[in-house]
Amino acid sequence: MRLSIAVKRMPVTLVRAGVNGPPRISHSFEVTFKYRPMIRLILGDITSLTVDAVVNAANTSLLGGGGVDGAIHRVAGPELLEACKKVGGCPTGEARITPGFRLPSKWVIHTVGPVWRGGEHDEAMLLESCYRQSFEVALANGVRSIAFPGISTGVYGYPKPAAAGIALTVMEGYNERFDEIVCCCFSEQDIEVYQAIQDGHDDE
Ligand code: AR6
Repeated sequence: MRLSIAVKRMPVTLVRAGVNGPPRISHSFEVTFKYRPMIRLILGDITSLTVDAVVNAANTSLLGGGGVDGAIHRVAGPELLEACKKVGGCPTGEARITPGFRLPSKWVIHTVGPVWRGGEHDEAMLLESCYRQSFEVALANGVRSIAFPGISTGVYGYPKPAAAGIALTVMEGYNERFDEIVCCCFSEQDIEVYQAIQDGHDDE
């Protein structure tokens, strides 16, 4: 399946978490676009963000792991693992919700991205489904602000530009139903990947 990136002139705000005081979205500064709807790029650790829900790039067991999954479990505390055990796993491309426990966010939405196997194994469809299912679970639970890491772009090996294109495309479809949608980037290079997509559309 091929996905086109229909993100024409999408407003993206660049925010650097933690530079102007605590890394709260409401206290961060805007570098680029100021108009709504708000899809923001934040450079920082997703576990520090004060949003209604953070999305976890989990595995099908939901029993924790490395990367952002490990960070979320460390900060949320052992209650998160207990809650995940009760959920009982999650298939690739789907999403499940638990409380955020000791995280600043009320909820954690756990989604399982595809492992990149060259691009011919439904990876794009499954990654798109992760974002879509996460939004649907969020809406069903009254979430108004949500932050995503780059699902599948770490140990699962999904190429970052293609993954960012899918993320932004799905986000654009949901942005009017949320107050804030955050792409939480863990490096300046990841910010640049998202910005390159945005800049490409600004040039059109
Ligand atoms: N905040 C924001 N982003 C982060 C953080 C953080 N604290 N830590 C890492 N990232 P990955 P995957 C970024 O590997 O590829 C786990 O073991 C990271 O730079 O966490 O979906 C699970 O249990 C990358 O861009 O997730 C699964 O087994 C992105 O988050 C497997 O890894 C995702 O990297 C899932 O692999």
